[in-house]
Amino acid sequence: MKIDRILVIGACGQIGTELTVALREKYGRYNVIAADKKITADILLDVMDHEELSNVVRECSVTQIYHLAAMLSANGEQNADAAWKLNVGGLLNVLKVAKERKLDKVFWPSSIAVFGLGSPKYNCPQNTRIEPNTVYGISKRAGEYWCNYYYEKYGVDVRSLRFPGLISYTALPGGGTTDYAVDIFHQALEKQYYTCFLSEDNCLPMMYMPDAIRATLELMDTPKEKISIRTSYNLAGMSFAPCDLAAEIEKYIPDFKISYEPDYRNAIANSWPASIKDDNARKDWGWEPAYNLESMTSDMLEKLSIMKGMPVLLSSGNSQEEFQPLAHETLHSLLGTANSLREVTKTHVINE
Ligand code: AKB
Repeated sequence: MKIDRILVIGACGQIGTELTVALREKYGRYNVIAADKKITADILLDVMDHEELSNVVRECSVTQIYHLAAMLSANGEQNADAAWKLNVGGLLNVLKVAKERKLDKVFWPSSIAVFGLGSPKYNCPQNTRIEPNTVYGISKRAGEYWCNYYYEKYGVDVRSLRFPGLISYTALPGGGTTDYAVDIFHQALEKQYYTCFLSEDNCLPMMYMPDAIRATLELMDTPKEKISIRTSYNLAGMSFAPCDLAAEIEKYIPDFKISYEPDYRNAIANSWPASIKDDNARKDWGWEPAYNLESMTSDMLEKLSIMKGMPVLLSSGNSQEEFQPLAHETLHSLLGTANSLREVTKTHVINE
């Protein structure tokens, strides 16, 4: 029987940290190789080096690649050349190697950043005017076309999702426009105060990381013939503005205060849709998000407060007696996650 051997590129990033753990649970720890430019990965890998990538795929008998290394929207505006090179050049190397080595499947994340001011603001559909106005957005749109090209021309089974802003408690995002929605939780717990770089009413599509990980695994498990979109699927979780998130956090931390100092990232956010229509993902592979603003906020505060070793918070509407057992349960699952993460950093590649 053929063994699935997975290479995760960008394994130490925001998505990679959690996706590597989930893939290890599914495929076994030695069958998932965590690659990154950081020394905490299993192997050091520069995705820009085609030969190095090709050698790793051959030596480790890789059958699938999850390619997550990218420069996000805000950083991309400050480093246009580097963002273009990494985001498009890195993907092209992965697609070339997938073709040359006849890999089974490739996953690559696109983003809501492909949409621009000409796209519908609300319930933005899959196919519409798509005119990105950031380097990151342009690179993602080009990447979508490259994925489609490699599928059509060479039969590379590459699959992709247009992720909204992602919110997680394990790894921090870096250099994105939606990063505020993670920073705010850390600052709310540590200082009960947050200065937001978006305006209070700048509504964006967002998703809690457990939904994003599940969506990725579900998409990759879907039979090939059901995948009707080979550029990238629209994917929706929830939509909220900074003031909505602040109001939700305040239910748990009544002293929490927020102020607004919009900077260049506000214009980027303004150019993106406020909400996304994801009916193709629902129809083709049964996508349905599990978290909304309320359940995501409660889970984030609960898990982060435990991780930070802070006094147990009173859950909104819950009594202290109700919350304590919940916290113990969570602590248990967090210890599990922490152990798996330790595995990610400790494990070395073993060729069987
Ligand atoms: C960013 O803010 O750049 C990313 C994204 C929406 O893709 N989180």
